[in-house]
Amino acid sequence: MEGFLPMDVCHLPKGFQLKPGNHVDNSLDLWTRTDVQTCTQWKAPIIWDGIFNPIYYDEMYKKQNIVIGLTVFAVGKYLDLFLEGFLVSADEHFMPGFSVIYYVFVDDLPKLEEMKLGGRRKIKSFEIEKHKRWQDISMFRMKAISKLIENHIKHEANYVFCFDVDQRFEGRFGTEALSESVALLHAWYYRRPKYWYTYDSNPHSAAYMSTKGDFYYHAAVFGGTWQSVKNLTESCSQGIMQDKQKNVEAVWHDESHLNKYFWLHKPTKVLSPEYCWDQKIGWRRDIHVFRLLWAKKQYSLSRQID
Ligand code: 5GW
Ligand code: MN
Repeated sequence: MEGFLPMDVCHLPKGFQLKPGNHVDNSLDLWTRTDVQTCTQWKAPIIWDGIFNPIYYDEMYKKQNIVIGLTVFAVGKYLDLFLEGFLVSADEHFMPGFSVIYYVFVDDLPKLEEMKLGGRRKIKSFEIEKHKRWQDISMFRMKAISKLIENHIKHEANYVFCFDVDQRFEGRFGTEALSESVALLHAWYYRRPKYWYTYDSNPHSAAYMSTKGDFYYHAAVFGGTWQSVKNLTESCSQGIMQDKQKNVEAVWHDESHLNKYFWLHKPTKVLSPEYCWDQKIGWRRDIHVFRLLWAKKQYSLSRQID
């Protein structure tokens, strides 16, 4: 990690002027990183370290006085294992300097209260049932988030980001990540050819993709304006319910539905794997900074349902 310019002294790109009508995304320097793809075919930026100036981003969104929601689910063992580390690190690194509301779904509210997560930010907690199958815990989130947006988020936040809990923030995950609809490149697939992508290949599933898509996106992080995340979560949860009625299940559950959705509705911004990196992959020349890291999985512990 040495030898790279730390974020807080990065003043790239130079000469940009923040004026009304000039969106801060116009300040991106897509040509400064020649080692990675910084733009999709449909001209959405792919956010890599060095192409953005965090000062410009914070300045523009400060003027807009935005509120950002964060959703996270911690059920069963995941509540004990991951939630505290996730939220404490989010206090420091997720949208620093901005007004953030955490929407936390747990199956044990008293346990959450015991954790005394009285950090700097507002936490709104919700109790949910613990589904028996882990696939259902994961898929249920789409429906819960769409209801949450309808009942709460749309009245109190502009943007929302949805996260897996088994991770922790390690570096800035800031306003440069904001856009109408935001998808994340899966750390294990971003360098791989398309034939590796594990989209759903069962024509009976709503997540089925007949051709290879653009990228393989990771369901551990997605976001955008509340309107666009509502469309996404509603559409995915309808697909999941339709599959249940037909007694089929997509190969990677909610992630397969998410990939189908982003294939049909292109994201307006894509995040590089800096925004959700797995250290098991090892050192990669193009990863200059860790913003969010996968937590170590203790499958033997956490994959037991009881
Ligand atoms: C997930 C898999 C096996 C057993 C349990 C779970 C599980 C997931 C759980 O017991 N409790 C829980 O809250 N979850 C939620 O679903 C967490 O927010 C978790 O981050 C998310 C997705 O499950 P992951 O993280 O195990 O899935 P992968 O794709 O990261 O392995
Ligand atoms: Mn996960």
